[in-house]
Amino acid sequence: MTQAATNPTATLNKFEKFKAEKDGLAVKQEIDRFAQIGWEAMDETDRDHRLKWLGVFFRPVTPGKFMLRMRIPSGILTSGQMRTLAEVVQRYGEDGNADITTRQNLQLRGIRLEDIPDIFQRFEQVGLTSVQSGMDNVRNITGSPVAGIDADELIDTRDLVQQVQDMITNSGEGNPAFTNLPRKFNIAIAGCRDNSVHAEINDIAFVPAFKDGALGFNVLVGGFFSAKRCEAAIPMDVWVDPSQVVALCEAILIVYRDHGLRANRQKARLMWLIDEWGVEKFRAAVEQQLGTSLQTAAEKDEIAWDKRDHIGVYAQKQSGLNYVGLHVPVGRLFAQDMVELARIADVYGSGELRLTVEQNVIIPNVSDSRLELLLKEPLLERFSVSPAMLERSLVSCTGSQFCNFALIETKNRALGLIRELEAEVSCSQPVRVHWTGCPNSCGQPQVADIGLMGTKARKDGKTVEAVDIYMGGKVGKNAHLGTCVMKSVPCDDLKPVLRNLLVEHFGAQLKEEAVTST
Ligand code: SRM
Ligand code: SF4
Repeated sequence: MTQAATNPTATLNKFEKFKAEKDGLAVKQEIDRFAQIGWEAMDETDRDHRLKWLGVFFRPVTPGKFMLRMRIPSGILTSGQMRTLAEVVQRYGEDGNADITTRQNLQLRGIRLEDIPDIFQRFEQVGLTSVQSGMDNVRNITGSPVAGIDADELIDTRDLVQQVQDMITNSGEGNPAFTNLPRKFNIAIAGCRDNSVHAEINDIAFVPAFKDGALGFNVLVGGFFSAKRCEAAIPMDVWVDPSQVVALCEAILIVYRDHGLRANRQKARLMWLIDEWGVEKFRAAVEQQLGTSLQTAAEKDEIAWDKRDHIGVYAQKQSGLNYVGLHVPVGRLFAQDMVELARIADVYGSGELRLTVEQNVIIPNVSDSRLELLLKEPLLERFSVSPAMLERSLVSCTGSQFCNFALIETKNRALGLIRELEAEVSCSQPVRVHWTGCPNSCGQPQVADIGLMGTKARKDGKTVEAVDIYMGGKVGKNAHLGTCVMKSVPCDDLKPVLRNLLVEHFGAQLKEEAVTST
């Protein structure tokens, strides 16, 4: 008898094997025990992998200080929730901070395992959850950050995003139906005209479209980035009424769960199944799962605008109210910043905050009469409504400070370098520069005007931190992915290379001091 016949998990890859042995979500029942015994005494697979089903990430770079990845549907949270998150990171002093992520979400740092039961209780009290936010689960669901307040929006997607999250997570309790997908999965729902969610890089994306006079969504599927392959989403040739969105997501997830490829993790994202089946067979399988036929896609969608960054002051559709977009350099927040943001949202707005995929914060519902005072708040000196042109569009993944996949340091370097460049050139338009520490592409270099992907290079006989440079990413209307134009540029040599790209491709002018020193 073969080994596989005696042990059905023997031929599975490491990840499929441990998922088959024990569902990731099972650690929910054991969290008190883990907190008591401590991370060093824990089973390694529980610690390094299964805890991610609760959003708790062991960080080999900072052992004992965990990362906690939240779920913030549409990036919308209340001041009370922000305060709770601030209190959590505050207790860790200098080790504690939070990052706004490229999926409109927050990740907390410095977390001790012994505190997790208490932290989860606090989350429950304020309606927050971190469940199913890592590993082979559906990530934070993105939506327009100005849903419900944008005068030009077509569909207010806030409820839909929340309903899809509730379906997937059983309203935050955890849902074993979707805790063993073949791989991670991304969903975005856009009701706006500017594709603020990067629809093209999600496994499922809903984009607004009219069919026979009715407003609903065209559906795109299979977009993803990975170290080995990056693909933009393709049309599923489906149009749905908003009332069908939750059921369609559920049906696609079931088809993916039951038929997705699991042998090789590099070939397990949804697009690989669509490749194998063809989009028609995939569509038919989803219809069968739904138990109903789907309408074909509307001829065109309503994504007609360039993408907005929402930084600055904008009138809302509600007369007399404004939303104020604050630029948070590379998305990094400290406890005091979070407390201040919560206070500002309470004092000037309606106690609501919104996060963007550009790693920034929006304060909605600020009345005309409160605007002037808000703009004088000291926090806005750092989180500006009118940041410098290059820094304005800077995005960065975590990088080697906390991420063990990283080949380079990103956030601090990205900020330092852009500020140096800002001193040397003047740009009359924002240039979207995205940094990502390794080919996993969490910082989305392929959607950027200039994307920088961490790698290693040889320089003067030594291995040094370097980047591959991507260009041509277009966002918003007719979005398409950028491609690699330069390989292995050592980070120490990067500044003049970027300066030239800015001058040659983006109309940047050298400032006088830079001209004399070059
Ligand atoms: Fe990511 C893995 C951080 C958005 C593609 N990503 C990781 C891990 C969990 C690796 C790890 O365990 O260390 C990183 C955690 C580092 C840390 O301590 O922060 C990590 N990813 C991030 C975040 C925080 C980057 C950021 O600074 O904003 C983003 C969190 C989003 C969220 O709130 O859930 C993040 N990751 C993305 C995106 C962008 C997006 O979704 O628009 C992508 C590309 C899109 C996609 O997934 O198709 C992305 N992350 C990956 C991949 C490659 C996936 C693949 O199919 O191969 C990995 C590696 C993996 O899953 O094996 C990965
Ligand atoms: Fe880590 Fe690489 Fe993702 Fe950056 S791109 S957060 S370095 S996995």
